[in-house]
Amino acid sequence: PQAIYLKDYQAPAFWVDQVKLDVALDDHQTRVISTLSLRRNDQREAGLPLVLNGQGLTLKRIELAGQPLAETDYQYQEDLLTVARVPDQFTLVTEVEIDPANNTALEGLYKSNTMFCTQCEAEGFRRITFFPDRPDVLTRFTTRIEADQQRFPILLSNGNPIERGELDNGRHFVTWEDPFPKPCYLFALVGGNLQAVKDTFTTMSGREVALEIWVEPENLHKCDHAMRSLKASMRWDEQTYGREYDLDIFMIVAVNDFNMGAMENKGLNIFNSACVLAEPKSETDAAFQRVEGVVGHEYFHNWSGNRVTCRDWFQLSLKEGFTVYRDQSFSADMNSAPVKRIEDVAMLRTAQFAEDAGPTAHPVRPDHYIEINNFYTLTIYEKGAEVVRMMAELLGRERFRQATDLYFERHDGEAATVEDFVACMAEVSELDFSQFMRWYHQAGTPKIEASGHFDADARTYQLTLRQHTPATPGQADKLPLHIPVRMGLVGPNGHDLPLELNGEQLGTETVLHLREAEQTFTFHNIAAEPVPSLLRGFSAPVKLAFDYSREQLAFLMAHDSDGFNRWDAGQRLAVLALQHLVNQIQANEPLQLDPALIEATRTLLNGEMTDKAVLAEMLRLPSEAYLAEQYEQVDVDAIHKARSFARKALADALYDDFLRLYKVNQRVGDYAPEANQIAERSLKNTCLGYLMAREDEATIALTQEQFNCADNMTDQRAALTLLAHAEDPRLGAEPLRRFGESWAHDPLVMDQWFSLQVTRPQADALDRLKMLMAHPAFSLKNPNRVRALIGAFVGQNRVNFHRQDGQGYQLLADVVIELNRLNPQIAARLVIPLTRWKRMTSERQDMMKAQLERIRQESLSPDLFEIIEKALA
Ligand code: B3K
Ligand code: ZN
Repeated sequence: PQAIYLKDYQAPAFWVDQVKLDVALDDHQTRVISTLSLRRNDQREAGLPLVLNGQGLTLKRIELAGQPLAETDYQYQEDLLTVARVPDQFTLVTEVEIDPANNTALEGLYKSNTMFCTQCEAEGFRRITFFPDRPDVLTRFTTRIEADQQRFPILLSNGNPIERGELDNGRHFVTWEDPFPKPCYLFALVGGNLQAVKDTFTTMSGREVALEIWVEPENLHKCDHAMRSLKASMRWDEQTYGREYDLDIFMIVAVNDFNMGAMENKGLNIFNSACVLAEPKSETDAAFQRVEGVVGHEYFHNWSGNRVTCRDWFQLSLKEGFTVYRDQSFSADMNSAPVKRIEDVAMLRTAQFAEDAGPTAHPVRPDHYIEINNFYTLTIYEKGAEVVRMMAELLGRERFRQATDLYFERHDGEAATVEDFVACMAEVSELDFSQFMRWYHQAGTPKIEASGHFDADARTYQLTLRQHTPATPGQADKLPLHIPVRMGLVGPNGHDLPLELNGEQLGTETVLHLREAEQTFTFHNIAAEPVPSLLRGFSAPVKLAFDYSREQLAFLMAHDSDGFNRWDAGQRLAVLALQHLVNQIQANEPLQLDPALIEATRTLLNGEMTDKAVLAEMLRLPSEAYLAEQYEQVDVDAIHKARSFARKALADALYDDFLRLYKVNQRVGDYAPEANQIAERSLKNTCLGYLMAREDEATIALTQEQFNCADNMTDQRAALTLLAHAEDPRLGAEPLRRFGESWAHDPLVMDQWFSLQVTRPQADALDRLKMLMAHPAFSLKNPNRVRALIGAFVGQNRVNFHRQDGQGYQLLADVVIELNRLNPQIAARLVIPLTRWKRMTSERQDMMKAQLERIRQESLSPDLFEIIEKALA
């Protein structure tokens, strides 16, 4: 496979003004007739051939301007159809046959259970018909679908239905027309025996839009939350960005077999059922929030992605980073804003930072790729969102809104670049973004080393910030970034001090602009030594080191005016305590948990903190993955042991407090997935988690009771997980059996059932995994199931994936080798933890590399090839 480079970008040779598709659905012989109205882009290239993408298509017929082409007039090889002599403007008709029922890659047209559906982003449309499959070719689509009427009564595509009718042999057809020109990656088609929940939305300009959520009949009762979320998203985008929906109908379809979360096809979003279905008895609060976030995300793409799309796939973060930023703000407005920020940052700092530090590190705007599907990453999405967030910070709310207005107006109906977006920011703000652009070009997580010096005589506080971005593959040397550091100085009484910098009064909080490798900021009129509160709200995606004492951290936890930094101070304190335990474990010393952490936790449990959602977050210890991020060389076992020990020690020391808080937060009344209740359940179950670390009889009884009596999945699953993860394997056995039996009919709940068994930290987890892989309900062809079982084991059960005998690695390699044939996208994603061998201890490194080498022996898809080569480079 060959790499593709950003610098080689060329405008398309032909535009497609219109495409008419005629799709006759059939399991193994779907027939697609496409009629393209083509027009040469640059007259000076007259005479150059037409080249279209096409993958795995059986070509049945090809006609140019109404005339069948002779076999010598065209060539179809290596996924390209080349027609040698073409005029500057003409119609091309192709008829192809495809086999959706055998399409296990889940790209292009495929079958999921009994329904037909499509996934075209990034390059799936070429698996349906011949086309210039690139996002900068925008075309008007008309799509006629025909199928068996009994089996596929519902036939959907983008835009509006304009015609329907019955045909011979029990078949029927529907024709859809999308008035908006779009890139082919936004094309979608669905055929199935589906039912809909319907509603309407009146836009701010007074137009009525029909809303439809199409699902298999057994899921009709699980659509209300998605519908609520959709309407909330539509309203929010009007209020926040002044953008309203443009078509007369907006549809969502739920599909069981889907490679990712959802897809923003114009007017016809296709969703992984896990991101759209939610009902209290079967889904958790987390699932409800995920649905809301993903529904919002895909809806927001209608402007950021669809109306303004990407010139090429290197610009992917233009739509994804911006849209993630938009969905994060939406979720923050709908729920607890501080908790949303904490969750997003925790994820970024563990998973994205790990990506940035590993062999697949890449900039927010990559400059080359082999397989674009490998670049739907946390860097493109989450770091990309942080980059947009920084710009929003730099501009302020009002000017950021003006800049996005300018961007949408200027580029509506166009395929844009990151430069276009940033140019709007620069124009509106009159700020210089040239240095800032490095955020798009440089991979790796910048590190800021901060140090402070208080001079009592001069009454000054000097803050020195040094930035450095480590080398990443292919980028040895990095330049200093423009980093906005929001900060304050907390005085001894716990209040923010007024900030005087360079003779200017800045209030009690400011944003420092770090642009040099090293900069010192001197604050004047500081009477007593302050504690700096840096990077408030996580104002930039960096690692910030400051040598805080434990007392200072406890002080910030209690007094920082910034909620995010109060949480972060707690995390820092816990990291120190846990690292101390890791040292004790490695030195074979007796373990003792830092009393400062116990006291800080006691204060939390007994304090006045009224925001229960944040309190629950503050009580949570940093994850093993986040702890691992703190080390160059990771001792998986010691980290696990340290964290388990700390949980138990906290539970022992604060048993009564946890129990009291658990009891206080027992809700009476009906379940609702709303912020206050979610916060209470989160707090309650966090407390129960600590109590269960002791596995004492009273807590076991409490957990069993919660499992048996819960009226909602959040509480029930929390209890089940604790029982299933208990040291004593008997505790989980019976509840797991009952749970599995009663939910056997519901694949989404069964995914949870699979996951929570293989995330069990005890040494029998691998055997359980193997047993569950033989379960009749397990299939490598269903990505949700693969993620629930293999993904959960590999990603969330670190001690067992990294077993000392290497069996975890071997199992993953076995699965990846099989998936390489079935579903390359999923294979390439699943293998990632194996590529991060450099930070493991040397015996593990060898075993991990050996498995990567074994995979390399296979005939690899471009997806896996690219990842494996990077991992072994
Ligand atoms: N744009 C899609 C992702 C497509 C992934 C293709 N491998 C979903 C989203 O980000 O909204
Ligand atoms: Zn997206």
